[in-house]
Amino acid sequence: MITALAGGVGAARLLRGMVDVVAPNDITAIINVGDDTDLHGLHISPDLDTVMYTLAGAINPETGWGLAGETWGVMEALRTLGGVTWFNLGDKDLATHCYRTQRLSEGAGLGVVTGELAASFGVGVHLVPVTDDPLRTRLLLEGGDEVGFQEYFVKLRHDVAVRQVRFAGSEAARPGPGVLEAIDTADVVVVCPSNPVVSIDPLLAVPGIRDALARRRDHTVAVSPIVAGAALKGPADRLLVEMGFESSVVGVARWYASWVSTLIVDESDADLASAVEAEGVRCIVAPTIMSDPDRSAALARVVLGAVG
Ligand code: FO1
Repeated sequence: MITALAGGVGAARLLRGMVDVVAPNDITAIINVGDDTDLHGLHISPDLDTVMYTLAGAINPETGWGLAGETWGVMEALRTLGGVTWFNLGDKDLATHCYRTQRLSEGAGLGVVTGELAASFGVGVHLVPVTDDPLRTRLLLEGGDEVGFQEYFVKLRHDVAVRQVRFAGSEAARPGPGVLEAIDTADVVVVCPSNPVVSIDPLLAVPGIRDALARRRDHTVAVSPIVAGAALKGPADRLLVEMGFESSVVGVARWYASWVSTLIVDESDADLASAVEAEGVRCIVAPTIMSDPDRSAALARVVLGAVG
């Protein structure tokens, strides 16, 4: 049994590689919900949808989010009305949010609804929200404003300095159905190459999860989202620096050291392997840039073979 900790795009690519190596039903992905946002009266879960769409082979390959072959009729009509259009929602993608919102309004938990959506999209991997309770990433900017994740990431194009990150609702949040069990029973716990600060940390902010993961440290392996000092996509490098860590595989090792025993770094960071190990984290060097499904599967093989 493989349990993966996942955010959005980078995680989806590795999971896509893992299903070529192990049976989808043997994989449970615990997915971040801190990026979730309420817009147009809809509950939108970007990381859940990005993983689901990618595993369904339906992801928009250009953007890495949303559905391939989308039409944008609703957005165009909304723009005419002067509505909120900074967050682009395709017509088919909107159906996912309508379905989720309606089912939540009927009292179904986010985990149950995610299972229904995954089944509709033919996804065999168990997609599990880290919590069914409200959990929202909030970022305090250098200028003093505090914004929600999508406002930071999309509206402000994450082109602003961050002073502090918090996860609203974390104190009261409970691990979602199946989350602790997936951590406790995993043969391997995989930390996908997601943003450590705003995609992986929200998972650890849910009470009980950090301790559960620490108990599995010897079986836990992470893939660095930082390659040659930079993030392949998104603000992970800047956020690590803004949080007082180096934007390097050493910074990632230090961020994860208390609950991750092994870090896989790209060949371009081979020279930093000993510095990673000086952080108390075993280092494996392998190609980690998943530019096509074969490379994703090859990386998945390295990940799954990394911890006995
Ligand atoms: N990212 C953007 O940069 N611009 C968008 O307009 C946008 C819309 C969007 C709609 C649905 C969805 O599931 C994701 C969307 N994303 C968009 C990506 C999203 O902001 C990120 O994928 C995650 O929240 C960060 O991993």
